[in-house]
Amino acid sequence: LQQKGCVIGVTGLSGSGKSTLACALCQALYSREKLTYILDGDNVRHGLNRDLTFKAEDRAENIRRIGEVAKLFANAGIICIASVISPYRKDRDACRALLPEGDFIEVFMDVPLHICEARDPKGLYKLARAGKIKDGHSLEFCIYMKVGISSQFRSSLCNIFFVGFTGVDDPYEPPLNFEIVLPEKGNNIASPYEMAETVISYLEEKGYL
Ligand code: GGZ
Repeated sequence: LQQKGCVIGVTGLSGSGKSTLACALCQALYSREKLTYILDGDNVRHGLNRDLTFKAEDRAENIRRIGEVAKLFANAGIICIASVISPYRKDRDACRALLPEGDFIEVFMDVPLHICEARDPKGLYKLARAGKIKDGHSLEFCIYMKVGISSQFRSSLCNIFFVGFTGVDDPYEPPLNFEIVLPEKGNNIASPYEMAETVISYLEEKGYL
């Protein structure tokens, strides 16, 4: 195998185009006969990370596991694309620290919240605005809500178990030390394939292709 592996960490809000870029990039690499694997947050949460919620420490654990798996792929000489919101800078930086210098390539999908929210491909922003995203609460909490509890007790439970939706009522910390930002400045209408080509050019320049 002549290929040098790396991890392409694609970060951004829900609806910013992370998964779309990952697919376009995977196709572009496939046509160059390069071994590639996509670890997509939404998919990994159905299997390996199905025990995790969206509270901060679970998001951190989600990123940590994905980072460790991505490292295994990179060690095997595969280009691993990790498309995950990864909202906290320290979690992304911890993934970077797992890999040799240069092998973690952070791609920032710099799409403002109002655009992601207007796209709302799965209707999740609408649900979040309506206060209907309540992942992270416990079974006991559901039972308490059903049987009725004092409002004071209920609000203290809410603080423990309710989690926010990234960008709406949970933070997103934009990267400061990314390698690539998409869409490029002044290029708001770039297609996923054009954006993938930007990443391909970077990989060529750095000797990964
Ligand atoms: C953010 C959420 C939430 C909350 C469900 N906050 O755009 P999607 O729908 O298809 O992908 C998102 C996915 C986020 O999973 P990640 O593993 O990438 O997130 S993180 O890095 O923060 O751990 C979104 C959906 O799950 N989703 N609830 N509360 N996104």
